[in-house]
Amino acid sequence: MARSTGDTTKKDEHPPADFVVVANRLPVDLEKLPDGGQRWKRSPGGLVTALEPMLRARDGAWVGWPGVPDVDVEPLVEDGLQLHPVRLSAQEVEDYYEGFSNGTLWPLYHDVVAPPAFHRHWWRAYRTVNERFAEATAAIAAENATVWIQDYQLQLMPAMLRELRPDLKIGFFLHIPFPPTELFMQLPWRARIVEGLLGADLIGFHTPGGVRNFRWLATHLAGAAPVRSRNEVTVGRRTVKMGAFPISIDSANLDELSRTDAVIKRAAQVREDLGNPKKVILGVDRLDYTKGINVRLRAFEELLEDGRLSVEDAVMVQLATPSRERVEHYQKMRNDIEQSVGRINGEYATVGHPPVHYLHQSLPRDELAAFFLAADVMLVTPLRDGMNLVAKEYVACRHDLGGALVLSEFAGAAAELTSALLVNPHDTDGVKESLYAALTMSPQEGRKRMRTLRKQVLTHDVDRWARSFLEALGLDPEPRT
Ligand code: ADQ
Repeated sequence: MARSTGDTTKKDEHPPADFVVVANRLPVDLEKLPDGGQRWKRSPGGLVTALEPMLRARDGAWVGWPGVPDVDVEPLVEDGLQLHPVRLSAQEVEDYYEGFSNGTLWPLYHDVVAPPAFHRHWWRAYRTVNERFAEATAAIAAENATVWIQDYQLQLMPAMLRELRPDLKIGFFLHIPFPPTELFMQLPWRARIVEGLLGADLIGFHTPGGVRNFRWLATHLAGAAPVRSRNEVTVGRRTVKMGAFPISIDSANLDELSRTDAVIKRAAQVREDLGNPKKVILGVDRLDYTKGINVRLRAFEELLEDGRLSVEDAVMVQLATPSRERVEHYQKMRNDIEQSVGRINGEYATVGHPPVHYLHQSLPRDELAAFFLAADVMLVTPLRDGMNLVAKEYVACRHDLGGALVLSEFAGAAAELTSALLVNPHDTDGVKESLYAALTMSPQEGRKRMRTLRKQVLTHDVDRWARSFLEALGLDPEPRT
């Protein structure tokens, strides 16, 4: 859960940094208070947890937007981390962030699940903001420093930064899927994006498929020369490496949290609050049209309709964090989902026992762990997803070897979590059958599958992810002594 930060001081002198992380958002959000004041609220995510120790060990810096438009914030040190805020105007938030990033790139990179919109003024804002991030980074990076740029909002930045600072070592990681080449070719500015990324020394994707797609585009759109049988291309005299680096979670930490008495008790309480149904089905997502929330609601509804399940047999809990609420597709999707929930409950509830419990809320970490522990079946059914951390979080919480994971084969996580029940989210009958199979799976088989899943998740954590990327970039990720 977000918390108010502790040691937050304004930084007057900030020495050039040897290691810089750049992301659209800072790891803290600026919050405006009703009395006109402001404070920083920390929003712990996987990325912050993974990178924080490395940043601290190297006196590293983080460059990003503080989450509020039209404010000038001085660089500061927050809990020992150097933070460099980048200013965005309200218009830029609309055009660069909500527009080009989330109205063009997000749907395009997720298999055009929703139609992407192409607007030249959005593109212009994207370019301007990428340039600003490059300038802010160039101004604070030490000579020969390592810079790690994160995600689709900043794809032009590697080349822009290289132009300003050829001495830097630049890494880029894409957190969402890199699309099939045929879809990427729709983008009017396709060559500019590929050239932007090729400014990096290493480009990381979640899966080998992303590497293949990008490699083809680099050679066909940007004149890069392939290096035989290697994940490399040459651009002029430079070599650009590419690789698959599947991201993960802080597995040990979540495992530990889920073993605490408080979480175990809370999990039992959750089941009781739900009316002690025989089975609890869970979905946890940022409310996004790529996550396939409707797919699982439909499968559950049809099982109720067919009479194969009743509200005494199973209830579904859907936790959905509010997300991108000003973007048009998101408003429509929210209405659709809420309509479906209303229809299913109207049709199949008995008094005091709705089959679907829908919470449009973000929950604290320990509460989330309790829901994971309480759920017999976890439904993760995205139509397309870069990785999907929720699937890994569920597995990390099941120290009791209970529960079953139903996972879309179009999530990056499916490549590693092969002992889950893998489904094609476009195949409603297939999702129905897998949900039913998960609900009726024998405890022995469930434990066997969960043991294999846990082995993978506990040995491949987010720290390992960050280290392997930085090693491939040529940085020794061990803290200095
Ligand atoms: P996201 O699309 O945000 O991430 P995901 O990887 O599932 O998707 O991460 C969501 C995070 O939000 C998880 O840590 C989850 O626990 C949390 N969360 C979701 N609903 C919540 C709720 N109601 N309350 C509290 N927390 C909630 C993008 C890509 C993914 C990729 C990640 C990391 O889209 O494919 O896995 O980046 O690279």
